[in-house]
Amino acid sequence: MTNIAYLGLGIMGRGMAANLLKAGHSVTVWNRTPERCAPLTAQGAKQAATPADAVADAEVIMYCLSDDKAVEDLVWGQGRLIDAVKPGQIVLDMTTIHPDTSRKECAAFTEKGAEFLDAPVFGSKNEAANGGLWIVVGGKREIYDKVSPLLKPLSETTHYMGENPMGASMKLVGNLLVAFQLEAIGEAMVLATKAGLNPHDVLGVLHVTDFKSPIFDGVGAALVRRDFDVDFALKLMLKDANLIAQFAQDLNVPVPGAAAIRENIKIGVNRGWGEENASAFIKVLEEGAGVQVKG
Ligand code: NA7
Repeated sequence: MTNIAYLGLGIMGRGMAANLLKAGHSVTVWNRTPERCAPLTAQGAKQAATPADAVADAEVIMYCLSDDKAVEDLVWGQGRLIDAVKPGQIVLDMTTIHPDTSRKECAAFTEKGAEFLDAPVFGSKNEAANGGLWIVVGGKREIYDKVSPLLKPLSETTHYMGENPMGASMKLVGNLLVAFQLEAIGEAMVLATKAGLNPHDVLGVLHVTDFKSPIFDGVGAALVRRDFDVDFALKLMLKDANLIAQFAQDLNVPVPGAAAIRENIKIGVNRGWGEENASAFIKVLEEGAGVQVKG
């Protein structure tokens, strides 16, 4: 059993914290909006009033917040985590952020004598709840080996990608492909619908061919049901599209396809769909074509 502090109980954090509890660890939780701790305390977690209280007795500190700004607020804002962290503690940031933010965290925690891993996750609500995430990790190999058993109940697989911030970098590379797959299934289903194809029949073909994808299956079926309930919010997808653009810019890498997709995501957020699922930006493509994909 390990003493773990879990900070940030959004869609992803609450699933991970619950799975750490189920695995028998002692988990102390903190969330900016404290009411969101209730489902976790009902499962046996201790609730802390501040991040500093949460990490006081922790061997391992994990957090999964919305974005770079949230991480900066937690680490360097009021009640600074950086002042509370102690030598020997291991800190894992599971948020999807820019690799430069991750570098800054790593330097700051290392300076305090703590260990730091960037450990963002692939998967969304269901994978977080079911312990089926795919976790990509950057940092010292021996620290990765040390915390790997803790990540087991959260994940289907974990991947050591190299020194900090290779986890954060891998996460943006993967999310570029997620964005393309959402755009691809959206464009394909809209075109198919306008051509008069039955969307169910189209999905049947996509399910078996050599260009199949779990995203095509899941998002395609939800699109046909007109189900845009949030697993991963469109506003966070825009955050990631902006991070990918910045990351590619930093490295002078052309990403023309990702740039075009970012514009569609932006329009979707401006249309008021930011709190819906990331797939909601497909409605931008539907509006452009004057059709709606339906079963
Ligand atoms: P959610 O469900 O939007 O949760 C975001 C969490 O981040 C939630 O606990 C928020 O607290 C917390 N948050 C947001 N801003 C702050 C600040 N400024 N300070 C402290 N805490 C903050 O996101 P997901 O769980 O879906 O996603 C998390 C990450 O995984 C994200 O990077 C995705 O891209 C992938 P609140 O409850 O609002 O008070």
